[in-house]
Amino acid sequence: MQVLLMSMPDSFEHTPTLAVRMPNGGLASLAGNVDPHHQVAIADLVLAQSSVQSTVVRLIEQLQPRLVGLSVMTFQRSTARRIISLVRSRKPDVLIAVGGYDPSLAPEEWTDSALGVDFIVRGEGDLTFRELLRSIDGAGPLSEIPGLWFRSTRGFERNPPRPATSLDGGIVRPPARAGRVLSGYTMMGLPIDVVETSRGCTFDCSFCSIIEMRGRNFHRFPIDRVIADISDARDRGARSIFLVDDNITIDVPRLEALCRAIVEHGLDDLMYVVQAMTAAIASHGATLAPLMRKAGFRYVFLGIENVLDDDLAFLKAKAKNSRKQENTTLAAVNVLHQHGLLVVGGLIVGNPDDTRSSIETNLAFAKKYVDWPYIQHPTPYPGTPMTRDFRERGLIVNPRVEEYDGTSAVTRSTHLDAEEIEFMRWKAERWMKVRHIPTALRLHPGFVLRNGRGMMAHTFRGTTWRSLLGLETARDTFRRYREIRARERQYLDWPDPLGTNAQPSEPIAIETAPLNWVAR
Ligand code: B12
Ligand code: SF4
Repeated sequence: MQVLLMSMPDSFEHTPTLAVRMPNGGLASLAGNVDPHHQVAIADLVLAQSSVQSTVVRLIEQLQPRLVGLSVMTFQRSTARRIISLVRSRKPDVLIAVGGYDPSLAPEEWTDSALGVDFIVRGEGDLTFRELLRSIDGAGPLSEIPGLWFRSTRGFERNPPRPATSLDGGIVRPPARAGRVLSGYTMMGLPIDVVETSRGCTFDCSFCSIIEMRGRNFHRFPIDRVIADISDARDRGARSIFLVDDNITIDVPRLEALCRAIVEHGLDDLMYVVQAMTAAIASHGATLAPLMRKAGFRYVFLGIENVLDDDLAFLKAKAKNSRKQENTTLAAVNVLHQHGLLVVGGLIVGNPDDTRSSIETNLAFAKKYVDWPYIQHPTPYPGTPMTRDFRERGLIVNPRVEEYDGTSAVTRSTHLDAEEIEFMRWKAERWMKVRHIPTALRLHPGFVLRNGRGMMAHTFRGTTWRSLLGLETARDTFRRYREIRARERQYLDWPDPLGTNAQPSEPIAIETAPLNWVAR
């Protein structure tokens, strides 16, 4: 069967596509886990952000897929619906499957018959998708596939969920990267790929979707499988690797063993990026950080969340950020810096009881200690405990999920309105990014020299000569920035079949350039 899998083009303020375009690891994992006679093409539409519509049309016309699968986060919901409608307009008989965080956690949003989705894959997709293709081919009923919702003559049938899969017995096969049909993945000019070493987390932070997605558990891939996967990515041209584990620092001895294995196998010439928990880094950093550095780790995304204990309690992130009741953020930042690692600082400002001064404290901390700010606002994603809290307290002010991108404040606090919270972050954060330029120049000189101007133009969008000369206020610039951001969200000129503000499209000019098609 010819299958086309797509991830959405919508991107995030702190990972502008000029500098960061990553592959979706979930789709390569699905492709690696179907039976070998299927042909699976993968298109990460972030690589075609300025030509989404023509790229989708070209893919459909050239590949003529029997099934199209979309991977969707909540803020990408509207884009995904438009793409489904566009695909159907070109190939009415195509089967449509959706998966990823939004269809898993808000499945009811995908069942409307006007949308035309045939299958909703909830939670991990590797085995569910394998069985789905088998069933479409006639081997077994759809009703016996755990984790699947499917359309029938009676409406949507809802099969029971599939428990998280064990990863140590080879049941989940390695990803198939060869199916990618678009090119241009990058992280600051270095070709990048993503690798999983584990799945799951045993914590339960209130803002995180992971627990609702798969329960509280932690499963590890064998280290030799991880090494083979990194080698595969390198053989295909990757020079940097993002380890996309939900929480790799749950098992620190294993992370240390992985660092040693990377060095032993000569894979330490790659640049690694990873997400980590502050308590684990603070407690084990003295031995872990030098090993990480030796293995080639460079950027560590630290889930700081908040430096104030009251906010940490609300986020339920106190457990992962504390060591014997002491807030460990500073210790974690210091030990990483001592060993030459850079901190991407993940903070959340705008929590229900946040005041101007508590937000300022967090912004001041970020300014002083983190290398690249990754500051967000609490966002009520489907199914999280935080969403229930915000709803009960009547603090959600914006229901438009396409703006649930982490840097649009869609909730207010009891002291400040949403716009003010976002304004404070936006104003402070732009200058924090400027401070990273000398470090970035040292690490990636060619990229920064070629693209530094474009990066700054992105960071300061909305700024004009009038704002630079002080002839208008920062609030005027902020308003203009938000208008630009709203326009950027219209990745294609095609209506949402369930109705939003998009205009019907003009006829599409179809490009004829060949795809980088490589058969599996
Ligand atoms: C790695 C990661 C990133 C990377 C993305 C790399 C990439 N291109 O994939 C980076 C750092 C860039 C990133 C950014 C963001 N992320 Co992020 N990210 C993650 C993380 C840590 C792991 C995702 C992953 O790769 N898992 C491994 C793969 C194998 O699993 P998977 O993607 O879930 O795919 C499986 C299933 O979902 C399913 N599946 C998925 N797609 C499909 C499609 C079909 C057709 C089928 C059948 C099945 C299927 O099968 C797959 C295999 O089992 C998660 C989870 C977490 N704990 O924080 C958050 C997470 C996905 N991110 C999230 C968000 C919100 C964002 C941001 C908006 C802001 C932010 N919080 O950082 C930005 C926006 C990204 C963008 N498009 O610009 C949210 C999504 C919430 C939601 N309800 O939508 C999560 C869940 C974190 C959270 N806050 O709870 N992210
Ligand atoms: S520690 Fe990280 S992955 Fe685990 S629940 Fe908290 S935010 Fe989610």
